[in-house]
Amino acid sequence: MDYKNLKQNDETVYKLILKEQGRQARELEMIASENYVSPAVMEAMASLLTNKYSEGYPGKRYYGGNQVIDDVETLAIERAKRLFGADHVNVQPLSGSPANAAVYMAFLKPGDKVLGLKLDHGGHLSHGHPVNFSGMLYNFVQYGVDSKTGRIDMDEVEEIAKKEKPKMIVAGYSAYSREIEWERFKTIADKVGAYTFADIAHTAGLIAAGEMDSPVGIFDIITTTTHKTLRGPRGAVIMCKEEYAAQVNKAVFPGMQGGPHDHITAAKAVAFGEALKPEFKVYAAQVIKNAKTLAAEFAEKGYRVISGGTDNHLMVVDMTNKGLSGKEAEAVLDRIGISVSRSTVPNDPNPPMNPSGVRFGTPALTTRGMKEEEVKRIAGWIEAAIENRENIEVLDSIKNEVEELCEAFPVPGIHNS
Ligand code: DSN
Repeated sequence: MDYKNLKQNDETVYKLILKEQGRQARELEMIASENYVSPAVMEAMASLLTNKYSEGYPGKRYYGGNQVIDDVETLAIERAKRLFGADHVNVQPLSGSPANAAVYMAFLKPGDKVLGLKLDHGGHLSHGHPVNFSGMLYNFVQYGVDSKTGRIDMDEVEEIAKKEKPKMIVAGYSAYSREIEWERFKTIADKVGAYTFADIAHTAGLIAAGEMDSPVGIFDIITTTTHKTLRGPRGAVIMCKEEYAAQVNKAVFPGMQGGPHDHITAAKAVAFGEALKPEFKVYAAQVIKNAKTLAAEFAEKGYRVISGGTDNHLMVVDMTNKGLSGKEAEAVLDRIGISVSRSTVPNDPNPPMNPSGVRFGTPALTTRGMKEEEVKRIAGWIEAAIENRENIEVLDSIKNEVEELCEAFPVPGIHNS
C-alpha cells in the first residue's frame, strides 16, 4: 500500500504507520499469536465494504442494499466449511473473546458450571479467569497440566469432570504446545452430559492444513480467531454441528453483536481461499518443523522447555535457570529486534505481569520463508543476547545480524522504508 491519501490528509497517522512498517520489516516476530497477512487479505480489509451495515444474515438483513454483502458472507461461510469440514459456520464474530462469549451465551445460563484450563497452565482469559467476563458470569472450575510432564493429564480431567459435573468442557489453548486428545475429552464430556467446546485460535491454520488433529466432527462447538496460524484478518468464526446452528447464530446476532464488519468478512474469505491452496499445507508443515527445531535448540542450550518440546507452532520456555524473568527476557530480546511475549509457566510463583517464562512461536518467521537453518541462527542469537544481556556491544552486533536476516527474508507486501 502506498498510503498516498493518508499522507496528504493525516501525516501524523501516516508517519506512525510507516514507523510500524519499518519495525515489522526490520525485526523478527516470534509472538506465537502473530502473523503477516498477504497483500490480498490486506486489500480486502482496506476495502469500501467497511461502509456497509448488514445486521442479520445472508438473505435476512435488517438493512437494504446487501445483495453483494450476502454474496461475500456466503462465500466466506462456504470456504470455511470446506476448509475445516464443518457443518455450520458463523463468520461474524469480531474476535476471539466475543466469539467465546457468544458460545457461552448460546449454551449456558449465568452461573452454570464450566470446566476449563487454568490461565497459567496455558489457558485463555476467556476460559474462566476471574478478571474476565467468563469467570464473572459463569462458574468455572479448572484443570491443569501435570507438573512433571507439562501435559494435560486426561485422568485428572475425568476425575474433576465426574466430581464437578460441568455443563460444558473447554479445550484448546493459548500456550500449550502439545496435541489435544479431542476424542478423550468427548468421551469424558459424554459421561457427565457436558457440551464440548474447542477454542482452536492458536492452531486453526495447522488443523486446517491437516498437520494437527482436528476437533471438527468430535466437538459440539469450535471457535477460532482468523489471524494467528490461519493468517487472515483480525476476527473469529464459530463452527458447530448443524443442530446448534440456529442458537449459535442467535447468540452472535442479536445476542452479542450488531452489524458485522463486512470488509473483514471479505478478508476472511480471501484468507480461507489461501488456506485451501496446497502451498498452505507446505507452510503449516514448515511452521511445525521450525518450532520443533527451535524447541530442540533451546533444550540443547539448557533451557527448560515446558513439556520438553512441541507438536505445534509454539513453546513456553522457563527462564528461571538462566537467572532472569520472562519480562526481563522479553526486554532483552526487544533490544535485539526480536518480539516475544512473556508467559507464565505452570504453577508459576510469579505474577502474570512479571512471569517466569517466555512464549515463542514460528508462524511469522515461516511466512517470511525462514526454515530450520534460519531458526538455528535465531536460537543462537537469543542465547547470546540472554547470556550477554549487560553487554551493549554484543547486543548491537546481534541486532545488526537480525536486520540482515530480515532484509534477506522480506515480509510479503511490506517494504523496509
Ligand atoms: N492474545 C492472544 C495470544 O497471544 O495468545 C490470545 O487471545
